[in-house]
Amino acid sequence: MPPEQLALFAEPLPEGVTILRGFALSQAGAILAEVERIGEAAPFRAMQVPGGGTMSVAMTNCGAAGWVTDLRGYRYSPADPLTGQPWPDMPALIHDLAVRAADAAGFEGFQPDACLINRYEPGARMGLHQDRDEADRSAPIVSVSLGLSATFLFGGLKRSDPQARIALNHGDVVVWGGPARMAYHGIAPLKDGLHPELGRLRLNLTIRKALV
Ligand code: MD6
Ligand code: FE
Repeated sequence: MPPEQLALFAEPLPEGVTILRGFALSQAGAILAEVERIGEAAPFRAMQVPGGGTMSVAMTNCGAAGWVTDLRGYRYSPADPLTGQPWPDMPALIHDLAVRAADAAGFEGFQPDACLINRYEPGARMGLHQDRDEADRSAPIVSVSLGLSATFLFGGLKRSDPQARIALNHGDVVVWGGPARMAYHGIAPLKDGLHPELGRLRLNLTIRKALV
């Protein structure tokens, strides 16, 4: 069994959410190298939201489909609007890590085809939202956090529901599905700090099944 599957505990959370603390730790360096390579082909960029604002988080994607937003709305696109090229392939390392994490959380047979990569600098935040652009909502989303720690805001099925605050640290993986799949969530403004491997940055990879 690979070492990251020897997690000592899984924290009880709202039904459908599992945090695998440190699950990606042993592969963090390899994931970072892949993200660097992806960023060379499909640069991180601040995307526009339909309301006209610009996101504080810089994004890119890998896989058959990538999540994009512009003045027309949110959607998955097979090509990078910045380059006109297909998104870089999803590295096997990232695909397989996500499948193993989904398995460990009870979602067997996960077939991811999209990976959104978010890059946060201090002060960047992700407003409360639902992930609703995926065609198949029976599939979970696997989220990998690297670099500076963030506070994950985890609400309910209504925007106005109270939010739990959960720390996500370097190497943590969250699997998110079932009854929690449509819950509102976000990331509080990133606190400044200096991570030994990423410096003043947080990266988050969300691996999804976006297409039918
Ligand atoms: C982030 N994550 O951690 C933002 N969405 O930077 C998400 O929005 C998210 O972590 C769906 C499922 C898991 C997530
Ligand atoms: Fe999300």
